Amino acid sequence: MSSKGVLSLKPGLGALSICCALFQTVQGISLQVNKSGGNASSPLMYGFMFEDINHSGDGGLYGQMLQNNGLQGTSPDLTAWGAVGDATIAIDYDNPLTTAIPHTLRLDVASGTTGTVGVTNAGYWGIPVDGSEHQTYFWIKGDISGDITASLVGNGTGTVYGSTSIPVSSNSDNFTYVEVSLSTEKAPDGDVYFELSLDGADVAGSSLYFGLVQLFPTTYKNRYNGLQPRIANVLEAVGASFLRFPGGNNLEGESLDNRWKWNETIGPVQDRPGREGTWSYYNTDGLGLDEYLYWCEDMGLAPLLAIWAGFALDAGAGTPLTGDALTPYVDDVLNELEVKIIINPLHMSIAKRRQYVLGDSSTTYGAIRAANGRTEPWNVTLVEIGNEDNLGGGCVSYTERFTAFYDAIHAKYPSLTLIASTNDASCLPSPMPSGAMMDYHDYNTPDGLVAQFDYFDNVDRSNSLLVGEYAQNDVEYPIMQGAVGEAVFMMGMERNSDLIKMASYAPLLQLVNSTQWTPNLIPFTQSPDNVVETTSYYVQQMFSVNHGDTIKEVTSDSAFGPVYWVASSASDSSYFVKLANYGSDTQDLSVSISGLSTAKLTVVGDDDPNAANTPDESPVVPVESTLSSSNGTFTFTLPAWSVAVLAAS
Ligand SMILES: *[C@@H]1O[C@H](CO)[C@@H](O)[C@H](O)[C@H]1NC(C)=O
Ligand SMILES: *[C@@H]1O[C@H](CO)[C@@H](O)[C@H](O)[C@H]1NC(C)=O
Ligand SMILES: *[C@@H]1O[C@H](CO)[C@@H](O)[C@H](O)[C@H]1NC(C)=O
Ligand SMILES: *[C@@H]1O[C@H](CO)[C@@H](O)[C@H](O)[C@H]1NC(C)=O
Ligand SMILES: *[C@@H]1O[C@H](CO)[C@@H](O)[C@H](O)[C@H]1NC(C)=O
Ligand SMILES: *[C@@H]1O[C@H](CO)[C@@H](O)[C@H](O)[C@H]1NC(C)=O
Ligand SMILES: *[C@@H]1O[C@H](CO)[C@@H](O)[C@H](O)[C@H]1NC(C)=O
Ligand SMILES: *[C@@H]1O[C@H](CO)[C@@H](O)[C@H](O)[C@H]1NC(C)=O
Ligand SMILES: CC(=O)N[C@H]1CO[C@H](CO)[C@@H](O)[C@@H]1O
Repeated sequence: MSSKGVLSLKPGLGALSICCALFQTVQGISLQVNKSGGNASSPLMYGFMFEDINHSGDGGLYGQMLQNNGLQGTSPDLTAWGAVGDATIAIDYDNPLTTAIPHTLRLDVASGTTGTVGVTNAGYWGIPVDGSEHQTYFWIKGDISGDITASLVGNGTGTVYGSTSIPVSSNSDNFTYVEVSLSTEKAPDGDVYFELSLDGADVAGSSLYFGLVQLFPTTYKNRYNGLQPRIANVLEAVGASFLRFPGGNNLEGESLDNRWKWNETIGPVQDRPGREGTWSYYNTDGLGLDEYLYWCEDMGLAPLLAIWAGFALDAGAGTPLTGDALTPYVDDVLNELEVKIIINPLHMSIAKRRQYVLGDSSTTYGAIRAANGRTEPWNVTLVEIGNEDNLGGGCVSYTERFTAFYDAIHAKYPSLTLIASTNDASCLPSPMPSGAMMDYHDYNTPDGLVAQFDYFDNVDRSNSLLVGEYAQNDVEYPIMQGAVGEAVFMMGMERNSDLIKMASYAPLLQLVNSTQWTPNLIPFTQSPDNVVETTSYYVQQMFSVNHGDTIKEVTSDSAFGPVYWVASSASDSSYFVKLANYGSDTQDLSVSISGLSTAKLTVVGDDDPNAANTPDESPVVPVESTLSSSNGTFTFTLPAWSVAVLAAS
């Protein structure tokens, strides 16, 4: 019998009412929110953790959509490229675009050729043509005096979603830079390729060299070298407060030389060599240090910059670094932090970008910033030293490495909040410097996450915590039961707001056609609308949007489990009561907040604990309703396997 049925019984039915009053005492859960007192909750509580994994950056959030566009790496191949017409393509090693982009794409056109010739790029498992104005940028070398056509074409269908021809005059001595603007129509799926073509008769008997071909949609906030809007908009809707980047393991690198080198991710993209990423594919680093910081600014996120701390993943590859060997890397980080005062040169004209590259090497970062017109420094206040240094043999040396970086950074920038990459005391100095934070990670089963509800009640409170990575594990896409488990774990964090200052679900994004880790918060394909809001996504969004500044005491006769709760209030005197039902029975709730009359109730749940939103179907969506209280008491029913927020004012 559902208890909802019981509540609908009219009062005054004699024996039945005795039955049901008792029944309600046993079955219903009554919560009283105390409007006085409470503990402050961090304004930065819910954020994002990002690293390039599962093509979350290249092929995902980073706006540039052509794969292998710079033919980068020590053993490049022709992945994604094809030839059009009576012509052949090859990797050319003798006509470098720049030192960083030493390989170019050669198109050999035999003499006597007529008809269209050119090159195609299949994107990262397709191209998401969203109907916006697109931009393509490339360099070309070869004797051309004629039109070049840039097109986006349905693979298999031949449907043209956009095409523009522009006259190009280039020579075979030097690369000529070309920009083409392309109006598009939205494609129904991601099965689209990009083509650059020209009349074979114009170039018969010659070779053309294409350097670093780029294709962008109209980016998020219209930034040069910016983000894919379809993914950025879904991120923005979470209402998050910080971004932890650039890793994760991808910061560390497999070897000393493959670490994330901040200085090779800045400046014009043609001067970024890219690197062998940790997650089995080459990173272009087009999404570099400045782009991350613009992302933060444009989305209202506080940057949490993770710095390389002397440890790479492959134990045999020259790390951990200790003693004097650490010094150059500590100095490198001090230089990196000065980057917070560099302007990104990329949004300037090509001419100005060249000026930047050729700038007097004796100029300081501050002078570069001033010359480039950025008056405001980047607002970096949070720096994490390394990543998961408790793992993979990093623990033994971490006390020394942490201390070397901490001391140098703290001496120069005492107002920065510095964060150790673990809270395992055996890897950390004792005592920890006061004011430093520590990072705790937890990937767990749904039951395991629920079991962690009281974990933070019982840990040492001398240094506050970032929960820099957490999520359900062992599933392909986030399931409802796991999302409820995450909500219970997050309530444990909110209840310990004196200790937990920041938390970020991980991983964030996933191109489903090339995946190294599941589950992820937001999976996507290249079909323009196929960016999936998973069960876990909705929980993150509900917790983030409905985050108060003060955690309130809640009294109840009921114990936690299967229903969990936490309450907070905001300065505008609205109240948020978060609830999770970790079970297959519905639950009747009455929540009292004296004096409040109306509330919005948002509920996400499913009778099937394994229900999941995937690229194929999204059965789980939050449902909103408006409630009126009876003298400050709101009554409602929580569905099975659900997470709810009662927002009252
Ligand atoms: C409500 O909180 C105040 C302040 O912390 C406390 O004094 C009071 O006893 C609490 N009321 C109840 C009913 O618990
Ligand atoms: C069309 O798609 C197929 C299958 O994914 C791919 O092999 C081919 O290269 C694509 N065509 C073009 C011109 O990119
Ligand atoms: C990418 O994955 C989606 C979802 O599984 C699939 O429909 C699509 O065909 C895949 N694309 C390619 C190019 O393999
Ligand atoms: C190529 O560039 C060099 C160096 O800037 C210049 O001297 C030369 O005139 C250029 N060649 C052509 C054909 O423009
Ligand atoms: C970046 O800095 C490293 C030292 O950390 C140095 O070895 C490397 O040459 C620098 N790269 C560039 C392009 O200056
Ligand atoms: C800089 O970031 C901190 C932490 O997020 C924030 O409190 C502060 O308001 C920001 N300052 C500016 C000028 O944006
Ligand atoms: C406030 O923090 C203290 C210390 O951790 C704790 O005992 C108390 O229960 C907290 N109060 C609320 C309302 O969370
Ligand atoms: C309404 O609730 C307040 C406490 O919040 C209580 O003092 C008052 O008696 C209640 N009024 C009615 C009519 O139940
Ligand atoms: C498991 C998986 O899909 N791995 C893929 C990760 O991405 C690389 C490069 O894009 C592919 O080669 C792997 O197959």
